[in-house]
Amino acid sequence: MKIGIVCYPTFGGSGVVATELGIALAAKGHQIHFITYNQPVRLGSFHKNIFYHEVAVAEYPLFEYPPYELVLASKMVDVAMHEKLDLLHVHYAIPHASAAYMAKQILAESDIHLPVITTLHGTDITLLGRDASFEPVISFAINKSDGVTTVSNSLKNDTYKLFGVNKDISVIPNFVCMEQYNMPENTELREAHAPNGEKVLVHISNFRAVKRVEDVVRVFAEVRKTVSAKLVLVGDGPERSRVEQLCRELKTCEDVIMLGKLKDPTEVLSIADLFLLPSESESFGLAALEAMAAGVPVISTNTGGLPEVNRHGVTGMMSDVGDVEDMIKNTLYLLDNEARLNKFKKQAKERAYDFDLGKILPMYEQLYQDVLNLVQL
Ligand code: GMT
Repeated sequence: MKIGIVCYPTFGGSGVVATELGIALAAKGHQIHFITYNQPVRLGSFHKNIFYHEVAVAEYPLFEYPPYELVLASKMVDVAMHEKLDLLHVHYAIPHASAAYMAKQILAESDIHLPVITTLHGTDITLLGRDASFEPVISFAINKSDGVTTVSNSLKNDTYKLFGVNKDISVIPNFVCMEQYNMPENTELREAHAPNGEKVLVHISNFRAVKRVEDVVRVFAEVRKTVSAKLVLVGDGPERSRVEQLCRELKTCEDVIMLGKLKDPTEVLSIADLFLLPSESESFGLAALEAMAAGVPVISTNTGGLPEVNRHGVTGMMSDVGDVEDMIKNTLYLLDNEARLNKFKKQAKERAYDFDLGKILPMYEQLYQDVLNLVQL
């Protein structure tokens, strides 16, 4: 198949899923055309069957707000026409699904019928969904898609609850390529960051308020009073300076390592003992799954789709949002006992195999085929 993929090319989970999906589909022989405003971060350099089309919005003094969505729709039309796409898969509702609808209508004028699949990732529904100014556009664009997927049952339920959506929604969870996580611990990295055998706690996110990174620091500050430990923070974003400030206030700076953005989390995860994800909302929690794939148990909240990934008392522990005391208790419960920690590590990795690429990729391919069959009827 010739498939166009539209996504945010950033470090966010939706961009990562879209990019890894494109790479995996290309490896299976599909021809993939990424249509984005930048090279997707996880794309790397050069892959067989992958092509990249940049959406470049020209500067024009009259435009206070550059019309990105229109340029995107035009680019979709251009690529669909000239590369003869079989279908377009857009990730994130705003503005990708609505731009795809416009592209579809333009193409129909030339008798080209381009099926559109929309994958909803989370914040497009759970955060933007609360903003009434987006509601009509999001509902319309979802209803006009030929196929709709969400990354968890929780997000599917939220979509029906928050929007006037009447389409069937298929749940296709996030995935990992387990092969990439079967790497030995990077001993050099562990010695550099935890030279005295300290336990290594890791958090990876885009440091948005929804991630509650300050809770990570609060948990760590208490835990290190009992257990010798280091905290590695990966990522960057609007909350970073508040997090740094909190580290200073709680006098944890010497044990907190802030690495900033990393393209590939596998090496850091290879030295981790626990992963902390105290998010306010999380439609799936790809970062938690990536940690589990590396054999790292997860201390998380029980919000959104997280209980569909993390299993309380098996692959990690879960607490209510904001219940820092409970997270401290859970963290100590795992760190206190080496045998228990190792059991959780093993169980986390086993669970991650349920989301291996080999299991999830056929679900997307089947959906593509179903949508194409329906459109050809
Ligand atoms: O987590 C983020 O802030 C990034 C966000 C995105 O839209 O890129 O991630 C969302 O999509 C991921 C991939 O499907 C999910 O694993 C994340 O749980 C989801 N984030 C939230 O729901 C907050």
